[in-house]
Amino acid sequence: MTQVAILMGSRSDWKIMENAANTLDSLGIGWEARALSAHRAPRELAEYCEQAEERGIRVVIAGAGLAAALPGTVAALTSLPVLGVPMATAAFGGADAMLSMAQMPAGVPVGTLGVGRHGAVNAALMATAILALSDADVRDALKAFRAAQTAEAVRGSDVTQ
Ligand code: RP5
Repeated sequence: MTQVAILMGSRSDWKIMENAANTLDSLGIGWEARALSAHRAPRELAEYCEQAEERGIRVVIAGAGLAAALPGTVAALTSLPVLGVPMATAAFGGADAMLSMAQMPAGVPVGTLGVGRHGAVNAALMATAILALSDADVRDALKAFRAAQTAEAVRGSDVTQ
């Protein structure tokens, strides 16, 4: 069952956004990924958004760089929760994309994560937490993931070893 859509403004974003996909895989969450630019393919993006909910998508993760209109456009076209992941850029380090995603007008929210890999991983975990609200198996998987992460951190906590 595919419940999470990973959208991105360009195929070049996949090297970052695949971290979201890998995290969802580790939690057993079904996903699909599409490069659909808000600027370069607006009609195709609109069509995708209009069909997403009835196709079973429950959360959209949208990664983009530069002007980063993608998450906001998706949020405008669907009432599904939209999580934005800003891509780092040479000119402004991703701050441009992050501010664009975070500064949405009231009424059309984008849950904006951090720039790059950390944001992509956390978007996947946030999507999982949203799904966990209504799915006990997902809740168990998320708790197991967090427990394993803590165990790993504690195992490596003695920096003199
Ligand atoms: C944005 O422009 C994309 O999300 C990407 O981060 C950036 C550059 O795209 P490419 O020129 O690599 O296709 O829309």
